Amino acid sequence: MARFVANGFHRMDAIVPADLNEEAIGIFEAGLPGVPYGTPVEQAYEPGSFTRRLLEIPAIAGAVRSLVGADPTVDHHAIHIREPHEGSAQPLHGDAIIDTRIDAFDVQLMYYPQEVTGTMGGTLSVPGSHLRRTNESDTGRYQNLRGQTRLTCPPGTVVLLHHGIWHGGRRNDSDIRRYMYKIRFNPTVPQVRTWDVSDLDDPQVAAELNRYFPWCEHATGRLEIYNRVMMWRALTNNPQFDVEYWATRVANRPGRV
Ligand SMILES: O=C(O)CCC(=O)C(=O)O
Repeated sequence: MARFVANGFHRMDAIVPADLNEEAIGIFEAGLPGVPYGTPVEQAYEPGSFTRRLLEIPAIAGAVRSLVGADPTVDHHAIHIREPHEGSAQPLHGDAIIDTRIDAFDVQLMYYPQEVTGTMGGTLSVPGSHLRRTNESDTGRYQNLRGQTRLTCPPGTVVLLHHGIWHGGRRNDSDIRRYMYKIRFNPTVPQVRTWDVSDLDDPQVAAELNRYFPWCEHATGRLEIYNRVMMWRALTNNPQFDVEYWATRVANRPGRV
């Protein structure tokens, strides 16, 4: 969880079995009906339906539950297709609008049923960018950032993302249609200790939260560490938690109640 708070994503390679990946292509070609905003997952996807079976894969179910808590609702879902030789890439963006919540976050699931090669573009994302809050494609002028990653992956890969991460579909220069299925989940319970917290005191937690990413100059990356501390305090219900005194220093207001 601390690594998710630092990176803004959790990647699971080849987690979906081959038969489901093969079925996915036909389903995505045919299209999936829309889901009204805020529909509980169980209502949105009938037992036995493709999406329900996808979400019931234990590693996916466990990771979604750990991140968003029990009984999330579906914000929306969409099949993203990048056409062969489409000629352009998507601008770098964060989904929806600027979202400054500290103590709640949405999780976006991205599922890739096919192998994604470099020529197929892949989804660009910028690890650690999710807490540098921006409005939609205000970042669109950035063509390349240090440390960015382009998702090339084996079939059946799923990535779970914090809603704020900067990302964009890269240009598909291959002969193959590239499919990605995205589902955005909204929490309905406080996202507090929703995962296995037996190792909260492990020094590795602070080490993960103290990471610096190459897309910003070293000292300015302190802001990310501060924001991660604030998120970690909310997630663990521990208002004293800090890394290197960053949050304690700026909260010090002697004599005020
Ligand atoms: O197609 C992709 O790789 C990413 C698309 C996406 O995430 C979006 O449109 O917001």
